[in-house]
Amino acid sequence: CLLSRPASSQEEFNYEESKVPAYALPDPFVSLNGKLIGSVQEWEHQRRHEILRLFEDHVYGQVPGSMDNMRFILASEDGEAMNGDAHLKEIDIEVSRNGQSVTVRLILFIPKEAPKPAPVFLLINHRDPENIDPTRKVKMGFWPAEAIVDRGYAAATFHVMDVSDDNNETFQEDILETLYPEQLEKKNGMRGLGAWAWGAMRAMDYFETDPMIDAGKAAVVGHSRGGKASLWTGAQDSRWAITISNNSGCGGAALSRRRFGETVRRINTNFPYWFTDNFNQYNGKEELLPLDQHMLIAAIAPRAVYVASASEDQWADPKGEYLSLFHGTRVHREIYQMDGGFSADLPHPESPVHLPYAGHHIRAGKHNLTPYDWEQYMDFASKLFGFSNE
Ligand code: GTR
Repeated sequence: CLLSRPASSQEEFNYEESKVPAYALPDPFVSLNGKLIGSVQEWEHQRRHEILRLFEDHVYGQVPGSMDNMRFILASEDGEAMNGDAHLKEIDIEVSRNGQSVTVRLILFIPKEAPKPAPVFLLINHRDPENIDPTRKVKMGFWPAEAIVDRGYAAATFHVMDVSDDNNETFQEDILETLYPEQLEKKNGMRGLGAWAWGAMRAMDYFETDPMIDAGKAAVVGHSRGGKASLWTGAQDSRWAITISNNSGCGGAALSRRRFGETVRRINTNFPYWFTDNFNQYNGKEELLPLDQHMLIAAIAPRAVYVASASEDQWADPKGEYLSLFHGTRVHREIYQMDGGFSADLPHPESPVHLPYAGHHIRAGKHNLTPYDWEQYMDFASKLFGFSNE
């Protein structure tokens, strides 16, 4: 049935296009003081920053970068991983501040045959740690590391629990209480999704130091809640060449104003520790948001962005995700004059569209991240990087 992830609680939810309320999206090209933004200079020096502050204050909270020290410790290494196809490094990223420290374990498989430095895909993993088993005794489609390596990409991942538990009772226990306790007091303080984005940025800090990795050709990938975090990562941190949102839905790629499937009230009720406190003001009042999610996509420009949906994942609103991509990438087209455009109509399932600056596909099936999705991401990256590995 289509109602793939029906709601556990009482609030009504809508899966009918005819019941989507009329809405007007905030204009990415009009600054807070009413000025029309038309140049790269105005975009980069004014509007993009304004947009990031809006998301910080109203949706995700701040992402502090301050620290006293960061160390990369090679915890283990295997030059013959994946039957000799990959070099495995497990790196402990240790970040300290005010005498306290937190360690994030990064798993990294580097293809041995492929030219170096290798481009890299980082997955923000929020699911069962088995998905990212570094021994590869368990191999899951969620992170098909062998297939990634086989195409000449390094496959990297970390688990969100090292940064902030995906749990309302314990999310504060890692970086929030230890490194950034002041964030817990703020109405626009960092919460779970912001902490996961922080984790992805630390992985990038590491990539920049590893001569086997081409940090200039890095993609950040997340599924669902991880996709919300990957968009927030790529919007703020311009070091990522590609930002990929897989089935990210409400609070990710989907337009909040459509109130289709999961709504702002619903997500704030079920997952109160993901977003900053201020986001609660918009429960049932999406039209009052000074932004919508297309502006998060816009903040990624001119770097590439990929939004993927699944046909049966109506809860995540595939159409709302596409519209966000369509409207957000106006910045790529109109400010950066990049070639190619999306059609106004929602593409059919399994008809990927890969433009020079953005990609989209709808996989047939349910809410998930699968080898099919990964193949599309690698096709897109290979085209973007001029990489002949298909
Ligand atoms: C759902 C939630 C979504 C999405 C998803 C997931 O239940 O409503 O916002 O994040 O979980 O992460 O799989």
